[in-house]
Amino acid sequence: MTALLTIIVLVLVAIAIWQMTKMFELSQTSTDDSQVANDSDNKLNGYLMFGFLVFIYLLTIFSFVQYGDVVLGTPASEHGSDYDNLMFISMALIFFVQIVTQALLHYFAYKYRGQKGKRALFYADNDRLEFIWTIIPVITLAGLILYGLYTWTTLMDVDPDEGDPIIVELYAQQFNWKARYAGEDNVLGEANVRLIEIDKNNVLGVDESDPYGQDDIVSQTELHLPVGRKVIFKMRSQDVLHSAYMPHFRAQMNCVPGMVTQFAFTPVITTEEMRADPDMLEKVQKINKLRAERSASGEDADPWQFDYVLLCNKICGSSHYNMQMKIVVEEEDEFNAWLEAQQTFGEQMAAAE
Ligand SMILES: [Cu+2]
Repeated sequence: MTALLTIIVLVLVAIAIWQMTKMFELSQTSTDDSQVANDSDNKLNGYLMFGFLVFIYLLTIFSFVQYGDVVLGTPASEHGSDYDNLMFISMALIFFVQIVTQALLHYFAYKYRGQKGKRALFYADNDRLEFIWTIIPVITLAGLILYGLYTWTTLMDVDPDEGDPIIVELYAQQFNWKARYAGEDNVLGEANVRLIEIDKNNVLGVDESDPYGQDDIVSQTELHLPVGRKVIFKMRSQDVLHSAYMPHFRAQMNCVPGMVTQFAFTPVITTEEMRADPDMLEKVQKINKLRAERSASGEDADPWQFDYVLLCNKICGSSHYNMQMKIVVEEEDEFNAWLEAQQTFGEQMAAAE
């Protein structure tokens, strides 16, 4: 309702301004009512071009100052800094080129504005100039693409024979995540959506006849990961396209119905350590200040504590925004103790019989 009223008010204000300009035009006695732009019109537009340039630069500086601290901060996975470097170099390059080209674009729009008696120079072509403006972007883009491919192949390290990884399945469905650990044998049992039995709590459709599945461990609430150990994620989706997004670990992979996708990373910072990270402390403080203000005005806003999260990064339906799972990164012995305390799939099925 408020939005509708705001729109109506804005439309009325726009109409009022338009009417006032018309009145202003009519009240001018000695106006040039020609529809063709004259020198002073062109000059005005030339200056407006400059004004716009200043506006976008100021907006950029403002955004950096105001929102520079809401970026992700310290990466919590081994490959995270490679990923951040790629991102930083690409952005710095784009930023530099855009600053130069925007300045030139707006400057030339001003310099070559329409002026009486000024004629455009007829200039057919210049091979050297065309060569230069083709070859520079070609080399730059090729370099960026090669660098990107190199980074991708180094961080896409899903070989199970390398680095003693643990295998974890991430199962996406509207609108939650479930995790399945491969257990003692480190092999996930076969699973299929047709084998899902809600009354037996076989929510992932693990095949009961597959011996590999017996020691699998399903977690429906939290994803625990051991620090310093490579984890290979096997992603499945029950219904639509989802995307497993773990921003603090710089990891994302689509979950596609009917196939298994994979991604791997090694967490290097435990949840406890990340909570003590100076950038994170500052961020949490800022959020809790806002929350305190809200709860002072009667809203429900408890103080917040940092936790890693697994989010869905594909708009997959009405509750997509809330499709998340808490991730706990801990020392290996704590992780093993947690895993030990969970029921295996075999025990779970035996209990359901
Ligand atoms: Cu989703």
